[in-house]
Amino acid sequence: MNAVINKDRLWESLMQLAEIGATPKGGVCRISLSDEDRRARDLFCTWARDAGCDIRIDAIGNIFARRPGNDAAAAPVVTGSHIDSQPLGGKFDGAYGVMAGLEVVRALNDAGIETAAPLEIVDWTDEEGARFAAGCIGSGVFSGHRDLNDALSLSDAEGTTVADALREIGYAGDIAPGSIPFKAYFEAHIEQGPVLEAAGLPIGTVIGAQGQRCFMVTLTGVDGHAGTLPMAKRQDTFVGTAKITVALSELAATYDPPAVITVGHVRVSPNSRNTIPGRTVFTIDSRHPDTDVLQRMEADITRICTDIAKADGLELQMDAVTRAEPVAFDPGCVDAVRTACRERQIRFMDIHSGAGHDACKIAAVAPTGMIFVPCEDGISHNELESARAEDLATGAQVLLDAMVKVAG
Ligand code: HGY
Ligand code: MN
Ligand code: MN
Repeated sequence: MNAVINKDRLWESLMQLAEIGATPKGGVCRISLSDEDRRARDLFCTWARDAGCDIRIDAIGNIFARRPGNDAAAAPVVTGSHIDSQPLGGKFDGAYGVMAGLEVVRALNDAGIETAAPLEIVDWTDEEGARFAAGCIGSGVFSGHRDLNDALSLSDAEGTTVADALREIGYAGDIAPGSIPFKAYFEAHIEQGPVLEAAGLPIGTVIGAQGQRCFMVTLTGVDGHAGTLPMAKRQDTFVGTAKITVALSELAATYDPPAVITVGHVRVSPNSRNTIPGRTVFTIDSRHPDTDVLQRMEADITRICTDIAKADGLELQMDAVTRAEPVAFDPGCVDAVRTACRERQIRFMDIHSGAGHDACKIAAVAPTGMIFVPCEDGISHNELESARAEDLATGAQVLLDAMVKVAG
């Protein structure tokens, strides 16, 4: 007998989780290590324990819910994602992967199926980077991309460090990150793009993800009176930021295939109508599937920032917060996902991820694969993000079959 995903139970869990940090237009705001994140983590731990899992927390706050296998010494087959969100995010980005993992365990329990290797569901700390800028902090430390102490000392705009915030919400664990070897890792996620929906296909077998170069930039000029200082005498950092932003959006189109470059976070100081902003801090998020182009792009971005800052008499400080290389997922895991689809006559297509995921970090330390399901109009990082219960259940079924096959 095989285990069948319960579509309604999966949908119900997603809707209940989405009540934590619910926003007016139907999205969620569950900023990492906030009180909303704590409540969501607590709910996940309760549900996982109710499903017979043991819970462990590591030193960067990653949660590991283990379903025992009959070979306790075997390395686990793992799935997971993140339950932190963008400030105005959707109900499914990240949450789907954690709830799909929980549904896999629940469905196996219903069917009375025990695997040889243990199974684990992970909630990775701060995938989105909306509060501590870096992104993928939990999976990055676990996989050795980021030093634990560096990550713990990252601070938000108010000066609260990751270490403080973890202690405040009670998720400063005691396990050394990365000390649990994975037999394989699979992550289910909404595509966050339009490809699957346009192709009319329920599953994307993800073969890889593009790379990223992200920067935190500070322009320093001089505060001044908006009424009295002639334009030619100004050292206006927001004008400098605007010129850089337009130049970068034009730069993106000059690569083949085109890159994507976003200035998404801007903090103007003193942020007053009638004071010329003497300081502006902003982020640059640039992405491309080719490593050589990423290198060239970093040089071009640096040149543009340097030239404009100089021309406008502004001091430039530019720090790289993320350099993530393009990722190719494990062919064995990609095949396990394709086989799971074929065995259930589920149509699929190979797809490349434009978004970054925890799986992109875990791929460095364990055989890793991803399963995409469509989302409406490809909308994500938006309160209107939406997905069909049917597709979410299909993705969870493919996840279950792939995990059970690898776990034995
Ligand atoms: O930025 C990303 O690609 C991910 O959705 N956090
Ligand atoms: Mn995500
Ligand atoms: Mn996201």
